[in-house]
Amino acid sequence: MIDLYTDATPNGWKASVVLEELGIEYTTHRVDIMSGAQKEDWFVKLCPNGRIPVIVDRDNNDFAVFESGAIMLYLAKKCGKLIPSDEQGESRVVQWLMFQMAGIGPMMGQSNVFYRYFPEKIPAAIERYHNECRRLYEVLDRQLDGRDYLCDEYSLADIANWCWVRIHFWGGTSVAGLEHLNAWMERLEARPACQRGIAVPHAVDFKQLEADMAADDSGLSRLVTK
Ligand SMILES: N[C@@H](CCC(=O)N[C@@H](CS)C(=O)NCC(=O)O)C(=O)O
Repeated sequence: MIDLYTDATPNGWKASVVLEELGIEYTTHRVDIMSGAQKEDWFVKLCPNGRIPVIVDRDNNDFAVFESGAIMLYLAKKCGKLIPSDEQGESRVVQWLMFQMAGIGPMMGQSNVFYRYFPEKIPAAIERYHNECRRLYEVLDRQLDGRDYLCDEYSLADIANWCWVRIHFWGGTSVAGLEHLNAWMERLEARPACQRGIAVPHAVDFKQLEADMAADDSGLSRLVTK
């Protein structure tokens, strides 16, 4: 049994989608990041970084894992699924997982901040992160040219990147014209486990969210507050 501490954000969904895909029994505990629950002592004991998601494995001496990429690897290896066991296959999945952890996640995160929330609008910063996100989306699009998934088979790499890229509108970035990337997103969107995973810890009306975010900056509270 796994305890999942999370909120409705891309890093949180990475953990819940993997749990759903693997069919692992888990209990969700919502950590309201808008209220700062992730900075409370009890939570920082589980996650020194004070950020969601975290899991605690009750069947492994209450072993706690933080960092969404590490959580994904821990769960996949536990089940021997969503990552190949041969050296090269495993490395390919880890490469695209790291691409998300070190590229897509931080760049989209900064794009969200500077485009939407930073008190000052700094055009050069917004442009920098928009260009970098677009460049990364194009890398994914090229990798997906002629293949259904980022690596040989559906894997952690797809889940990690999809959980972020699917809400590209948050930071005002565009995936327009990237046909392979858009087809891949639809492929993942259609998976029942992906649909269940992005409804944790609560369902989000993403179409409405996109419309709200296009209209004003009230979207974040809609995403994480319920
Ligand atoms: N590298 C971390 C990043 C985690 C992270 O940034 N989580 C965000 C939500 S997506 C969070 O907890 N934000 C609240 C805060 O920064 O206090 C991971 O991948 O788990």
